[in-house]
Amino acid sequence: MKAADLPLAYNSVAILEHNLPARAGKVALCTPERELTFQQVSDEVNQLGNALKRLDVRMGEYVGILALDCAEWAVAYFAVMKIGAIAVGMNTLLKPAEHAHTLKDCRARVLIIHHSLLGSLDGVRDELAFIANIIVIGGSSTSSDLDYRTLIAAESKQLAPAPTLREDFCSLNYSSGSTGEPKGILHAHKDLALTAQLWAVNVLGLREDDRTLATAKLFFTFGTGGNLVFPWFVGASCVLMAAPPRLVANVLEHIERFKPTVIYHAPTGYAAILANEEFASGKFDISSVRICVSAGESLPAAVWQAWKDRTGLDIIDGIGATEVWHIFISNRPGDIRAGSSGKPVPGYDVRIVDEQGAAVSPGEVGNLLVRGESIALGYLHQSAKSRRTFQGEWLFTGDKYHVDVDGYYWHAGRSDDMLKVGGIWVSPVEVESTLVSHAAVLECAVVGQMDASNLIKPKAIVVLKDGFAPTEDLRAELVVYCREKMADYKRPRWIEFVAQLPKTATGKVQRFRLRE
Ligand code: 3UK
Repeated sequence: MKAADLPLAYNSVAILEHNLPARAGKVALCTPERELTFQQVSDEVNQLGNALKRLDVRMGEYVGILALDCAEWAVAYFAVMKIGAIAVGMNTLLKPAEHAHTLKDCRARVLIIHHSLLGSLDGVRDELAFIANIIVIGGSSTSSDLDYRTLIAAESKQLAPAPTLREDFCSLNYSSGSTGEPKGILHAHKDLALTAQLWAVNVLGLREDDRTLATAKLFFTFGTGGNLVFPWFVGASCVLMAAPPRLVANVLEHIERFKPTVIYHAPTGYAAILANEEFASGKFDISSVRICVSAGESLPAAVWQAWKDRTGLDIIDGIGATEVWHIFISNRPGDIRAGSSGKPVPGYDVRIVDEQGAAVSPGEVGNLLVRGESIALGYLHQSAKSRRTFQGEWLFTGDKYHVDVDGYYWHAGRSDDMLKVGGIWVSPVEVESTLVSHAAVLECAVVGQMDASNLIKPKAIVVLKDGFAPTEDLRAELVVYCREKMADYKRPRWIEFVAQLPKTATGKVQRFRLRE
C-alpha cells in the first residue's frame, strides 16, 4: 500500500467508521469499567467531537489527552481527529513542569484529563496560558473544569468528519532527547492507515477475529497503533488496561479475564512476567494468546527463548520509532531470528552507513537510516534538530545496527547516550542534573548497565562533596530524591560512589570508560 492509495481527502476516523454499519454491534473495546461496540464508540466520538466544536476547537488546533488507558482516551483520540484537530497523547508518567511544557509548546486550548491525574497539573495551572478548557474524565472536580459526561450528554450523535486531507496532521507525541526539551513529533492521517496495512496486516497478520492487549500505553505510538488503530483498522477488538504494567499480576489477570489473542509488551514486561512466581507455578491461563509482540528496546535472545520454553509462544520483536509512527524492521510469524529485529518491513527501505554516509559491508556496524511514507516531517518548533534527524527522504534513527548474511538486522546500541529503559527513553543528562542538584553530590555520570535479564537500566557513578560519607543511607536517599524529581523509571538502579570521574583532557566525562 502507498499513501496515494488513500483518497486525497481522508480522515483517520475512517479506521473506526469503515466498520459501520456491518460491525455496529461488535465489541470495539473493553476495559474493566466499560465495554463499547463500534456503534457506541462512534456515537460517543460524535458527541465529544460536537462538544469540542462547541468549545470552539478548530481544524489544525491541538487538544491534549492526559489519561491512563481507558475508553474515553480512545474516544477522545478519534473525536479530536474527526474534527480535524490534532490529538496530543501525553505521557502520564511525567511531572507537572513537563506537562506544562507540552501544553505550551503546542498551544493546546483544551485538555482532556482523567481525574486520577489532576495532581499532575499541581502548581503549573497558572502557567497554562493557552488552555481555555479542561475536560475531566471520571468525575468532575470542584473548580471550573468541565465534566466529560455532562459535557457530551446533550450532544448529537451525528457529526460529519472535517474535510482533512491525508497529509493533514492528526497526532502529536513528545519524545525526549539527550539534551534540551522533548521533541514534538507530528504525524499525518495517512500514517495510521499505512502502518496498519504495512506492518499489522502484512507482517503480523492481524485479523478481524483478534483481540489485542498492550501494556505499552496509548500515549506511545507503540500502544496507539498496536492496541487501538491496528485492531480497529481490521475490525478487531482491543482491551485497554489502566493499571501500570509493572504490576505483573495485574497484566496476567487482564489476560485471563479478557482473553486477548495478541499482546504487546516491552522486553522488560516479558522478563517481569517470567520472573513472577505465580506465573511460573502455572497459576495464570494465557492460552487465548496466539502472538506476542515486543518493541521499545531490543529483546534479548535469552528472554525470547525462556518465553518460548515457558509458554510455547513466539515473540515478534520489531524496531519502531515515534518518528516512523510504528515498526519498520520486524521479525514475523514463521520467520524469526531470536535476538535480532528481523527484516525490513516491505514499504520501508533501510540503510546502514558509516560516519561519512557510505554503506558498510554486511556484518559491519553502522548508523541505521530508514525511508518510508509514514515518517514524520520534523519536530515542532525545533528546526536544527529536525534537520539533523530528517535527512531528506531518510530518517537518522540514532541506532547502531548490523545486518547478517541472511538479511536479519541486529541492534548494536545507540549513537547518542540515550537509554531505553522498559521501552521508554531516559536521558542520562537529565538524571545527572537531578542528582547534581542534591546537596551531597559534587558530580556524577549516568550510564546504562545490563540487569539480570540483559536489559539496560540506569546506573549512576557519583562523586560526593567533601563532608559526605558514601553510606547505604545516602544511596537510598539519592534514589528517593530522583523519584521525587523525575518519572519513576528514570531513577538509577545502582549507585556507585567514586573519588573522581574519568575525564578527557578537555574535561568531558568519558562515558565509554564508565560503561566498561
Ligand atoms: C529503540 C528498539 C531495539 C531504538 C516504538 C514500536 O520505541 C518506540 O519508539 P520511541 O520513539 O523509540 C525509538 C527507539 O527505541 N527501539 C525500539 N524498538 C526496538 N531497539 N529493538 C527494538 N525492537 O533505539 C529506536 O530508535 O520511543 C516502538 C512502535 C512504535 C514506537 N514508537
